[in-house]
Amino acid sequence: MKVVLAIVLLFSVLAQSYSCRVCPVFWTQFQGHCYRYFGNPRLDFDKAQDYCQNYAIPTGADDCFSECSWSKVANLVTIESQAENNFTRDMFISLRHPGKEGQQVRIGLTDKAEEGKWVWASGSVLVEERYKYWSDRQPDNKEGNQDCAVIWQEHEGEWDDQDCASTRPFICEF
Ligand SMILES: [Ca+2]
Ligand SMILES: [Ca+2]
Repeated sequence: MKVVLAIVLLFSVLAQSYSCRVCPVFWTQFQGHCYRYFGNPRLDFDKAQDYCQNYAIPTGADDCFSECSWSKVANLVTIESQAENNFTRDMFISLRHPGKEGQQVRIGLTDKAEEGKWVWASGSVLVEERYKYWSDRQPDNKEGNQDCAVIWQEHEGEWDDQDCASTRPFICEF
């Protein structure tokens, strides 16, 4: 009986969280997730991921927050479809500072733990059958030092592997 009760409770909690469709202010909703662009400060991969994870998601700000208890932390964006890539690219283009430095935005994809094994900051491995959008001849691990992916605005939002230490704008998602 206790098990049944626990399962019912679990599903009611899940149903409640999935029914919540509102993102906190300054976060933009897309297909049930919330996204935010950060252009200042520009950060390297590790600092950008820390920034996403430490970003306080406000709770109790309105009815939705108090009911839904946003306990998730954000990660650097995980992109799983062409629609999500287009959304991410468009968010970058609409919010970036004009100028040559602003042509790439950091996403959560890295192979720094094991060369050639691309993993999203949210934890999922980019296996062969999953969505990917590498530009021609990328990833090339140029000079043996390219382990973190960016979206290339000037190549229709295609991905390039670049060095992880460069400071860039980035997008967080939860
Ligand atoms: Ca690499
Ligand atoms: Ca590259």
